Amino acid sequence: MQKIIGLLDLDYFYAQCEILRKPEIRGKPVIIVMPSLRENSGAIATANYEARAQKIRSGMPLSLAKKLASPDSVFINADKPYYEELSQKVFEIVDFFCEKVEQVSIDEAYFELTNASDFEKAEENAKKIKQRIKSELGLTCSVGVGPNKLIAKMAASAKKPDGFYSVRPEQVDSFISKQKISSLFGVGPKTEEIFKKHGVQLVSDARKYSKKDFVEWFGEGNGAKFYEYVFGNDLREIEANREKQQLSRMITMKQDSRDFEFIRQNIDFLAEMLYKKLVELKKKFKTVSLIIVTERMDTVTKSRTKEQPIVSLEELKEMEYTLLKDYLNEAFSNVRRVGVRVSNFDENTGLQRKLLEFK
Ligand code: DGT
Ligand code: CA
Repeated sequence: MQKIIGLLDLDYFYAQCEILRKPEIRGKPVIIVMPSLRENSGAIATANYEARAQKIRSGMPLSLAKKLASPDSVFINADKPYYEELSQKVFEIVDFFCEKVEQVSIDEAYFELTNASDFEKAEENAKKIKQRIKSELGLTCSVGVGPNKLIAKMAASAKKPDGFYSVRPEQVDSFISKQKISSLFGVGPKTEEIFKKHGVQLVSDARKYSKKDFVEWFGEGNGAKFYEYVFGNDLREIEANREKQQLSRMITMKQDSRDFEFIRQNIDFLAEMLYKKLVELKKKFKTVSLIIVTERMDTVTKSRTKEQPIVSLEELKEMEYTLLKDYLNEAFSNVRRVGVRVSNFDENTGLQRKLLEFK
C-alpha cells in the first residue's frame, strides 16, 4: 500500500492563540514573551507575521525586539496552560480523522493518511482536518501531504501560513531537488555551512556527491540520513503517541435513506468494527455518539452518556438505535453518511476478560 503522511503545523501558534481571545489586536504586530525573573530580560517565544515583517524572531532577546517593534506592537507574556489547552483541542480533531497521530511539539503533528484509497482521497481528508480546525476553533495551520515524513514536513513549510501543499510520489523529485539545502529537514546552520563549503546551495547540488562524502562530512548516522533525504527518501514510520480521546468509524451508505432498518444495518457494521478495535485497545467508554451526514452535507451529532462504562456490543448498538430514532423523529433529510463514535474513556479499567473473547 502507498504510504501517505500528513504534517500539520499551526501558524505563529502562541500569537494566534492570543489573537483568538483578544480579537482587537488582530492585524497589529503581536509578540509573545517568555518572561524572565531578571528585570528587563526575557526572550521572544514567537511573533505573528506583522511582527516578523519588523525582523522580530523567536529566541530574540526582549530588549532587541523592543527596539525593532513599531509603537502599535503588542507584547504579551506567554500563557502556556492556555496554549496547551488549545493544542489539545486541535489534536483531538486530528485524532478524530486519523488513527495514527504522532505529536512532535505543542503545535505540530504527523498523521497517517495511508487508509485513504489514493492520494486524492488522502488530500481531501487532510483538507477536512484543516477546515475543521478553522471552523471549530478559529485557528489556521499549514498542512503538508507526502509519501513520507520528510516530504510532508517540507511541503507544509513550503506554504505558510494557512497553506496546504501536497507532493505526490511522482512530484517528489522535482519538489525536493529545487529546495534550498537549508530547508532540508534536519539541516541546521552548521550543516548548511558544510554543504555550502562544497558548493551546495540547492538540494540537487548535493546529489553529485557520494554517500561516502556525506559520511565524511557529517558522520555515519547523519551522513547516511542526509544522503537519503536529498533524494526524497525517508523510511521513518509514524510513532503514534497520543492517547486517544475518542474512536469512531464512518461509512457512506450505498444510497441516501431515511429507512430505519437500512441505516441500522450500516450502524451494526460500524459498531462491530469499532467494538473489535476497542477490545484490542482494552478501552471502556461512557459516551456513545451517532454522526449523521445528510444528503445536503450537513453534519449532525447525537450523543448519550451513561454513568457506568458500556461493556457490551449489544449495549453500544442499542444506544445507537435510540440515537437514530431521535434523529429520524427530529430531522427530515435523507442520511448520506453515518458514523459511530465512542468517547469519554474510563481511565482505569480495561475491558473485562469475557469481552476480550469477542470475535
Ligand atoms: P510558524 O509555525 O512559523 O507560523 O510559527 P510558530 O510560532 O508556530 O513557530 P513554531 O512552529 O516553530 O513553534 C511553535 C510554538 O513554540 C511557538 O508559537 C512558540 C514556541 N516557540 C518556538 N520557538 C521558540 C523559542 O525559541 N523559545 C520559546 N520559548 N518558545 C518557542
Ligand atoms: Ca508553528
